[in-house]
Amino acid sequence: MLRKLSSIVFWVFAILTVAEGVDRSLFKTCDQSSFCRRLRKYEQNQSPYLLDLPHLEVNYQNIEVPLLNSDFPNVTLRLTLTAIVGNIFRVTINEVNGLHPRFVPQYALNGEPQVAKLEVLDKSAESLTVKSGDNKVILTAKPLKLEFFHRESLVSAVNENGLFAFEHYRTKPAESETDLQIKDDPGAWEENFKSHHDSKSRGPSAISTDFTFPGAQRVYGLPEHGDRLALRTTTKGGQDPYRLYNLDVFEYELDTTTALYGAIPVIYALGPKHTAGIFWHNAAETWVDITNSKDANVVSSLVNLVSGSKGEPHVDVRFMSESGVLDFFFLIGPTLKDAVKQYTSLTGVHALPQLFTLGYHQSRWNYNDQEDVQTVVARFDEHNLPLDNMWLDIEYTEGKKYFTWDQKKFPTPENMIQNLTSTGRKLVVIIDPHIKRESGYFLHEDALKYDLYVKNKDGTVYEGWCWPGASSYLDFYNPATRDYYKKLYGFDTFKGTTHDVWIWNDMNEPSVFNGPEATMPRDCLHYGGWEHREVHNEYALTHTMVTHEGLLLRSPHRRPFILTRGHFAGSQRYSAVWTGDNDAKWSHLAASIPMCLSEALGAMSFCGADVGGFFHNPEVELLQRWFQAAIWLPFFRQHAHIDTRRRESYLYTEEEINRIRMALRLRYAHLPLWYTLFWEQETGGEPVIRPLVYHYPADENVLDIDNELLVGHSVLARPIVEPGESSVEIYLPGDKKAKWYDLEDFKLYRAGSHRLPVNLDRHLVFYRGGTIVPRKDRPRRSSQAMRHDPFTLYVALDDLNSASGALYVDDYESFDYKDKKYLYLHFNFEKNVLSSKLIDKTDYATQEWIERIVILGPPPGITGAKLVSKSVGTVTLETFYDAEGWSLTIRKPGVTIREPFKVTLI
Ligand code: MIG
Repeated sequence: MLRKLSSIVFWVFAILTVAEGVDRSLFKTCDQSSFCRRLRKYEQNQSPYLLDLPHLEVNYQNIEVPLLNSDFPNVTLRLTLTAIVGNIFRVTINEVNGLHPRFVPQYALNGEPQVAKLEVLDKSAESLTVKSGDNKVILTAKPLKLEFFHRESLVSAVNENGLFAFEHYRTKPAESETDLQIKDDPGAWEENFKSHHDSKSRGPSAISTDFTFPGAQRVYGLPEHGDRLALRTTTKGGQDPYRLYNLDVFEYELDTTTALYGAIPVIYALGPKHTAGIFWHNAAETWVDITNSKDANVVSSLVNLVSGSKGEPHVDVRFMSESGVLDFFFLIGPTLKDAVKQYTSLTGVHALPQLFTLGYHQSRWNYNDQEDVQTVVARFDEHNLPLDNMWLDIEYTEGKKYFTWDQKKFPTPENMIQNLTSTGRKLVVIIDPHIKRESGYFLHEDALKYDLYVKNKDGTVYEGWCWPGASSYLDFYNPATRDYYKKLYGFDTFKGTTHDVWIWNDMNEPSVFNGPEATMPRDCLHYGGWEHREVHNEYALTHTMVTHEGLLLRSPHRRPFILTRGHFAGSQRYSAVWTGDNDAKWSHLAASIPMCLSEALGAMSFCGADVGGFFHNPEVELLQRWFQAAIWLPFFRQHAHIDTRRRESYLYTEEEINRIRMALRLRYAHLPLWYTLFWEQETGGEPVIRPLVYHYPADENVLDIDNELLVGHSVLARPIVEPGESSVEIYLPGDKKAKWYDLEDFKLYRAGSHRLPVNLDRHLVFYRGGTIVPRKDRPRRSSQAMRHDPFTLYVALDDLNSASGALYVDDYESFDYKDKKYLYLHFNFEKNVLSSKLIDKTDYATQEWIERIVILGPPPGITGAKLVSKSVGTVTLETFYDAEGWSLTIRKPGVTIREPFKVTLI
């Protein structure tokens, strides 16, 4: 008891006194993580592992081979190789008759992957060659090695450096290993967390292997880190590997490989000839070392590199996990786009969100009471600032008891919500996974009665410290918990809420103020007997998964919206994500772009960062620039810490408000594009936002560009993330013929670097020549108010004077689109004719129509246009050029989008 009390005092003290910056001593380095330190000391090229190929089993769906360790002759592992549809291989290595079962993530995959045909081409005692489609794997027996080929060229080699490791439960570790584990380094971290140190109860069970990618120039992925998009070499200069361990890091730092709230263990190795990826299917704490041959002073780990590629660029990637089955999916590529789609085919997509979720979200910790919420909305309206969503943070609850309302501040939530929705707005409220331990609180009492909490290792209910004080944590691995929790979102249990109230799941790493590294002890137990260490990175996913079920149960005809902080592979199926507690600093504004781009490569496109920065007060210039940048990220929300000054956009001078208003309007004008991209993401698996390298992998200039982003393949934004700039450098990708149009005046730019003058009003945004961008340009108060508004089509011509694009439309909220109630239009401009046709055989009875067509880079000498459609017949339209002749506007086509049409320039 005394110890518990003192640790609480310690934490309260720590939280209150750490005024600036993360307290690094709270979080482990690789050296302080016993398994990471242990594995990193392995010597290369001494692999004791070998395949027992004479005992190979060729099954209908896979092949299985015993894997032996020459240092431990009585231990057998089994390697299973499966081919998955779509150029993917799966490799699983597990113990045969281990003392304890090993965990495989339960919810990351979007169902069982579909198996493809695997053929044995050649086998001997030394090696085995199997083939699936255009791909081949050669397994070498001694030492263990796997080589993946695509069309006869080597893409990657596994255990090339001999760092494969599988600490098995059956046998005691070698003397020296035991020593290493027990004799942890004394240090600040140890001092604080002695009592919570890794449980030794089951012995070491780490797994690891290395992958070599010949020809690779860069690696990307592994969100979430406060780091650049292109991943760095971690094996030099005393750096730590990238750490994947969901943690609530107070005032996180940038330019570091340390862990953050989310962990998506997918990585892509990109080269000029080939790009491939690895999805490391493991939920335990994971560290990833990267060695890129371009970092010259790296002592190359590739001593006896794959023949022929020595001296060529290459990257080594090494995964190390604390426990679990060694299970990975090899994404063959051959392009980055292919590899991302392969990853997405395994873990799923964001289902199309409701349109309002792509509008602007206004949040702070906290809006004080009902009246406050209404006043904020009214003032947004007074100032013509578009707004779709108001948010309530933890203070709306009674004493941080979720699913309750503070009776004094929010006595009649139904009235407040009614007022909100009558102006076309929605509400999002927070629900955290920790439960206040208070007798009389129905949720806590039920959780005890039905046994729904996570346990200590002795089987008693685990108790930690969080916002409500003493708290316990729901165990979503327990089917009874899931069944109970999902029903809590119902209107009879979450009183006052309606179909227009959506959910924010925070603190689900889980965050435990007095736990080791501010999370749950690793030896806590989950349903099924799993130690917390095994499931840790998946916990947040289970939380959002059940919330998602609950919202579907509550509102079966609306697409759920959930924002989550903790996340894992597969979280995209249930939620959007934000980058957590960032800071009101220029560096954090800049970081929001690579952080979300990284998430997007991990299939988590629906990403954003707190506008203005969570901690501290942004200067006005920073705030304005933040709006101008954030409109190009999918999730767009202002949020701030309870101790910050109010920063709602109407609180500034007319000039400043105007600047923010212009940014908001630009966002709302592009809602049809965002919505179309989300639909294409659901159906085709492509990210909504993309780094330049996604579309221009052969251009070496873009390998490290992460201050620019592509929205789909038509818009390039280069947000200004530096203070006091009067000019800014921008790189426009593509070949010599590529054309880009400046959104401000439609001036044409060619591919290459440009230095452009900027002022505070300036947005650096370009449309790519060859694309057609659908917009709604009438300024409104919310997306709801824009529903029936007409479209303007921006037709940006390429060097052949042609362009194409798409538009997706439905009822913007229900699941009717799954029953073909939608329109998916394809626009094409060629030889001076713009045509529109429906791609799928579907219909949706919309009133939306086309009010204007703007052609960028138009042909000269056009005097008018002729429109032909079934309902309008043939009509002549007026056209006019702007003063410079950079654009041509076609006035009032007035045609519905439900039927095909043609507009011919004359
Ligand atoms: O420990 O609910 O990241 O957005 O305002 C802080 C209060 C808990 C962390 C979230 C932040 C939110 C805050 N929460």
